[in-house]
Amino acid sequence: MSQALMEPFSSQLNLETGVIAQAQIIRRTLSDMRTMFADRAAAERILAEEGDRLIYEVYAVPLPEEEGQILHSTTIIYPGRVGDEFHMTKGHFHEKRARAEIYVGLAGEGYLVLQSEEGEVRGVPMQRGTIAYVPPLWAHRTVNTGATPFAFLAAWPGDSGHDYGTIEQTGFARLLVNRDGQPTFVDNPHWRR
Ligand code: M6P
Ligand code: ZN
Repeated sequence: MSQALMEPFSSQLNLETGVIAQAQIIRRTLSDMRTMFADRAAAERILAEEGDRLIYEVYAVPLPEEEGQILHSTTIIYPGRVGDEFHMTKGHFHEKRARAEIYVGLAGEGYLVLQSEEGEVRGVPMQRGTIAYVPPLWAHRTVNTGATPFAFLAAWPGDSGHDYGTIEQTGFARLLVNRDGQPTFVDNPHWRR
């Protein structure tokens, strides 16, 4: 079988900020995620009083989403909280559950939070230089628990697909909140399987 040759290329990553030049930029604001933070009243209060707020940005290197490719992007999560809960990404399963992912910490500090289909939750602390592994079958979300932007590089198989619906419906069973200045996992009161 013959496949059309793709031209090799490179991208320029700013290792301090996580910005990739000439990437596709996706911006997620609080209004995109208003039902994902556990304290929905706090989310509505922020939207009414401060207006919308940038939670995170994704800088994606444009590539075809197909088997054989290695998709890669950076994510920059801005510091802050909604109620007690730290700023975070939406989180997703891969549509193909058997696809893994690698994260490399670049700046700031946070957690990779993973959840199995059965609702088991794990937290992996991340900082600059951390290589965090998302094994097959785990939903994954990242959380900024620090006071500065948390940035990391991600790479995953091109045919993984993003399943957001499952997490949108169920949420994560545990949340990362600020308790006396410490990031702490607590049960999600809205959690249902
Ligand atoms: C990482 C990767 C991307 C993902 C992004 C933001 O860069 O896992 O695939 O899109 O984080 O996370 P989410 O899509 O859950 O909002
Ligand atoms: Zn993923």
